[in-house]
Amino acid sequence: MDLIPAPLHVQTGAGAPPFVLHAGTRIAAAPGTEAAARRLRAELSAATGFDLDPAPAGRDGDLVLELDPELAAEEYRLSAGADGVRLTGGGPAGLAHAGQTLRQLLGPAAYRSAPLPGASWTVPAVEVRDAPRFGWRGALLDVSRHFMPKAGVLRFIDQLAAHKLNVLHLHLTDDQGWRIEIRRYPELTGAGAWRERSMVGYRAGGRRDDQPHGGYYTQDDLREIVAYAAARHVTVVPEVDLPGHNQAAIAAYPELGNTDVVDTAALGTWTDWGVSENILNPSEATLRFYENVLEEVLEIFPSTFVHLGGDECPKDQWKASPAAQARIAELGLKDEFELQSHVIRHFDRWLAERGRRLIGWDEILEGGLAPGAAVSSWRGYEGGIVAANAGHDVVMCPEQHVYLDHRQADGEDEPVPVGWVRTLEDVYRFEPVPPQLDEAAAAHVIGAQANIWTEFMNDGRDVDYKAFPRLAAFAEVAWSDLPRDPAARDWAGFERRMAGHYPRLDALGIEYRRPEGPRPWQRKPGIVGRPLAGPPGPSGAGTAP
Ligand code: TNX
Repeated sequence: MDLIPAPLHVQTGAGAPPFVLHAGTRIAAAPGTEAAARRLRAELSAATGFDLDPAPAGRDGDLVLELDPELAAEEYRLSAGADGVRLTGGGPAGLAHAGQTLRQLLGPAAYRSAPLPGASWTVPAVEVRDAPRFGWRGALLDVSRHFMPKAGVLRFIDQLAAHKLNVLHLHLTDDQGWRIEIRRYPELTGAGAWRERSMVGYRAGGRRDDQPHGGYYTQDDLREIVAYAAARHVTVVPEVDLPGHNQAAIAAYPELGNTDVVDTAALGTWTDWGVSENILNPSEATLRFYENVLEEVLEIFPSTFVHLGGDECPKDQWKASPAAQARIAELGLKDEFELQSHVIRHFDRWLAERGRRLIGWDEILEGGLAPGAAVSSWRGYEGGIVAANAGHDVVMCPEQHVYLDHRQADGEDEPVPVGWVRTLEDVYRFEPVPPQLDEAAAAHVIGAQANIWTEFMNDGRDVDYKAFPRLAAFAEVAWSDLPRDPAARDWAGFERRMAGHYPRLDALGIEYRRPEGPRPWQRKPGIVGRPLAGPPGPSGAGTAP
């Protein structure tokens, strides 16, 4: 049946006749399952062309949806036989996962948006019991470096849901572009949502285009994205990065920068890749500005967690700035790292007062971790280990393992060879919980995330290529109960199931990387990357490319 991610438990009904979905099949939705039934009907009606009408009350329908309070919210059971299919969820999310499993059982054509002539639909007799390993099964999409239009984001959410992933970390702001409309500060998108040109490949290649790049989401677009995701049980976690990665905002509002050391009025949205020196000034006025920004962010995004970045914040400007130094003295801080920590702590409190929680990149450990903060551990496992041992929640996303901008094969043909070779098998062998954590600390690893940074992905087609098939392997890592020892994982078995999964990706229209390599049009000849040689080293030992 080639289910991906692999369920906890599958029992096939050896020799028992299958269920056949047909034009007269009806859906019986028990109380509390109406929304799940609507979603399932929408997906299966599109693929099959059948109406899948609601069954009259009390009739034992062919497709039955029900809730079982004994199950955890994301847990589900699926039972299929000649007389029907029963989907039982702990909550609506569990039912949604059951629906995705049913889609896989129906075959690749269940992923199409209209039926092909002569299609038939059978579900083998089977009993599935399933529940996720982690509550946070995420993917980061960087829409700042290259903007992805709304329709592409909705499509990406469908792809996540199809793989039982449940967090979309949307990287909305960075040096190269500000992508979220803020009503109070229209220049953030007026000036900050576009740049004049872009680097093509790494700096060393010396190539630039002369093509203005830009785009942003209106608040209504984002509300639509959030609601679309919620209907598929995907939570959108917004990221507004601070105090570094802010050149686009400073280009829009020069007073946000360190005006005593740089002429911020002369800055534009950054046209380079890398880490800009232009960081926010640490004044009270800047804190107020970002509080106002975040007030609008909170209105749009109901997620408990709000990501405030905190990564890669070069301190040179604060070192040189009399105003920043005066601020350090005034606050009685030791150095620039404590100043950064002061900014993060401020927003940790500010978010907590509003019932939210701050999450940031592992640099927020430097200068002291804010009391309520959770950590995205990206420079290896190390930050996550320190944070989990200190009782903080952690999302493991080490760049050595799950940075999907890194190349997925060695070889000349691989488009924009960046970072380490991270093959499908490498991702399949990624273990989010490092063995050095004891049980209590391990419980603070609330999940894992794969990150798609888009410096070298110009559009959705490029994202498809880098994300898939690796995101399918990642989904299994985050969902399934795999052996904790990466070497003990059944890679051959996964590869066999992938043979059944590629046709699903085809039906979804995903332009993934084929096992034999890029198709001619997926190559990017002549664009210089920055390959890193050799394996990425032991946990936490790698350095950023
Ligand atoms: C590091 S991950 C970054 C990103 C880059 C990425 C490229 C993180 C917190 N910062 O800004 O896009 O590397 O792999």
